[in-house]
Amino acid sequence: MGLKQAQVLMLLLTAASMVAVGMADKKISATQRWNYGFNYTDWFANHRNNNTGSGPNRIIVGGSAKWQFGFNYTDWALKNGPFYLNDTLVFKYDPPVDNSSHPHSVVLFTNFWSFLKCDLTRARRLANTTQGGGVGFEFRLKKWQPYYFACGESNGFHCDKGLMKFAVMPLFRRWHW
Ligand SMILES: *[C@@H]1O[C@H](CO)[C@@H](O)[C@H](O)[C@H]1NC(C)=O
Ligand SMILES: *[C@@H]1O[C@H](CO)[C@@H](O)[C@H](O)[C@H]1NC(C)=O
Ligand SMILES: *[C@@H]1O[C@H](CO)[C@@H](O)[C@H](O)[C@H]1NC(C)=O
Ligand SMILES: *[C@@H]1O[C@H](CO)[C@@H](O)[C@H](O)[C@H]1NC(C)=O
Ligand SMILES: *[C@@H]1O[C@H](CO)[C@@H](O)[C@H](O)[C@H]1NC(C)=O
Ligand SMILES: *[C@@H]1O[C@H](CO)[C@@H](O)[C@H](O)[C@H]1NC(C)=O
Ligand SMILES: [Cu+2]
Repeated sequence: MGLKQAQVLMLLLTAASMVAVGMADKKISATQRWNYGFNYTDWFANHRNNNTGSGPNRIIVGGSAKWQFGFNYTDWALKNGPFYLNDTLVFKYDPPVDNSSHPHSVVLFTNFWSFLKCDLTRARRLANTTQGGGVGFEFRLKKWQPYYFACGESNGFHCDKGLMKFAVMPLFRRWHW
């Protein structure tokens, strides 16, 4: 379970306990009070992060969309995160075939402002235009730090207008339950 879900759970628990207090004068069993209007077993089963306990994951960036121009990776990262230390992100993109290809690559920004502005001047190039082929380019989230990924092509155009950028802050797995 990630931080977002933990926060939602806290809200739900707070709301549920207020309901329970409000119901205290009514004649209901402890079980009913605990369950009042809410099936916790169900909720836990559906919201427990499937990644928990199974060790590092290998995550395809963008899922079936892979690494392409115009896909909202910020949105993807929000919906598919959180990610954990030692998880591996896999960037998949086709190598250029001719002069009309629009190849991609992978860079890492060294700071948030470059990320925000898609300023590639000091970005670290992780993968060139051909390394996204086959099994894809793999990058392991080894450190507890924010990672700012982007496509490094067309002088920031793919990063900015193509939405090919996202940030990741890997979490410790033991924060899970
Ligand atoms: C809650 O959900 C679980 C799993 O779906 C189910 O087994 C259980 O009977 C439900 N409990 C109540 C009180 O509805
Ligand atoms: C966890 O996996 C089960 C079965 O594979 C799936 O039905 C469920 O939606 C998954 N839950 C989450 C939060 O991904
Ligand atoms: C991309 O997704 C984020 C998060 O959902 C959203 O805030 C943003 O407006 C989206 N960008 C575009 C261009 O749709
Ligand atoms: C990540 O993997 C390395 C080497 O495989 C290991 O030493 C380290 O403890 C792992 N970190 C976490 C947080 O699991
Ligand atoms: C690609 O561009 C280069 C130089 O810009 C040119 O020499 C080459 O013939 C072009 N190849 C194709 C397949 O158009
Ligand atoms: C990309 O990097 C790979 C591995 O380092 C190398 O073999 C390949 O020649 C490079 N391709 C280009 C277009 O620079
Ligand atoms: Cu690109």
